[in-house]
Parts: sequence; C-alpha cells; structure tokens
Amino acid sequence: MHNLSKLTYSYDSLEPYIDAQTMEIHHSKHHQAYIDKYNAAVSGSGFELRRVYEVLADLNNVPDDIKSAVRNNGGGHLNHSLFWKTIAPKGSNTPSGELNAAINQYFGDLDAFKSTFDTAATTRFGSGWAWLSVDSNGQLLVTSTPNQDSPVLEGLLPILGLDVWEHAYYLNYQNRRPDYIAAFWQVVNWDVVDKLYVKAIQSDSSYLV
Ligand code: MN3
Repeated sequence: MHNLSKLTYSYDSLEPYIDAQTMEIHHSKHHQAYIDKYNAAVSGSGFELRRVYEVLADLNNVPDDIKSAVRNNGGGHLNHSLFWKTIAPKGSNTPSGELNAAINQYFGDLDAFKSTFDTAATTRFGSGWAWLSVDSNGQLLVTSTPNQDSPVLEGLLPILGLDVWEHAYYLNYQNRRPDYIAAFWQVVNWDVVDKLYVKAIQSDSSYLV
C-alpha cells in the first residue's frame, strides 16, 4: 500500500512561479489519484510491498493485465514524488560540486544545459515530462517522455524532472508552456539535485519511491 507523502513546504509557498491552487490540485488530487490507481492495480499481484522503482525497472515481469496501469500510475507516483522533492520555495540558484562539474562536462555550461532541457520540455507534444537523468555509465543526459512514462523504464536514474502536463500549469499559464518552464528554474532546489546526482552515479536508486 503506497501513500501520498506530505510536502515539506506549503501549497502557496512557490508563488508566484507555481500558484497555490495548481499545487493543491496537483498534489492532493492528481498525485493521489495515481497512487490510488496504482494500489488498485497491484492489489493481490504480489507487487504491493515492492518499491515502484523496482517494479517499473522490471516491467517485463509485470503481468500483462496490469502492465499498462502499473506503467501509467506507478510512473505517475514515482515521477511526481521526485518532482516535489526537487522544487522548493527558495531554490538554491545553481548546481555545485560534482553535479556542476558534470553539467559543464556534458553540456558546456549551466545555460547550455537549461537550453537543452527547455527544448525537451517545450517540444514534448501533448502530455509528458522533461528529464535530467544519469545513465548506467554515469553519464548525464536530457530526455523527455510521453504521458507518465518514467526514465527508469529505459534504465535511467532521473535526478530532475519537469511535469509539462497541462494540469501542471494551465490555471496560471494557460497555453504558455514556455513561461511555466522559465518559472520552474526559479524554484529548482539544486541542493537536493546535487545530492541525488551523487547517489545516481553510484547506482543508488533509494531516493525514488
Ligand atoms: Mn502532474
């Protein structure tokens, strides 16, 4: 039985970048619904007590009759849990330490990385996510996924993700996804992302649900 974790900050504390009503509906309704549907899908399957990460990383061994429900709703739970963790009311402005060095190595500099990520988020057609992940060789890469597909399905460990479903921004930004993406950078908690990077390069997935 999986449960919704409380946020470590209040729904209104990301204003004006992400508005309180969006945060409340997104967390208490959308995320809760993914958890409820995931719990219902895995009930009686033997997967109830396993981490969502483990189940998604081994999706081929999930029975066909629940596979798409597990993929969509387990992905929804894992993706949103990471999302809430990596944003904060007063985000630290820049990555530091090992992550900063890796971003410079793989993308050139922070602005070039953001530009790559922005493109992934802007060009994702319909609903989905943009991601910064670590692959099995420890390399950093930017990808995007449709729907609630998680990078863990591809063997990646995501350390930063941006939800570009309309439910994540429509109340405040309507059709202006690029404005929402720009606002996201104001609330990224790089202190957390730095720590997740150090775990991910050691293949430590324990920070994912
Ligand atoms: Mn969402």
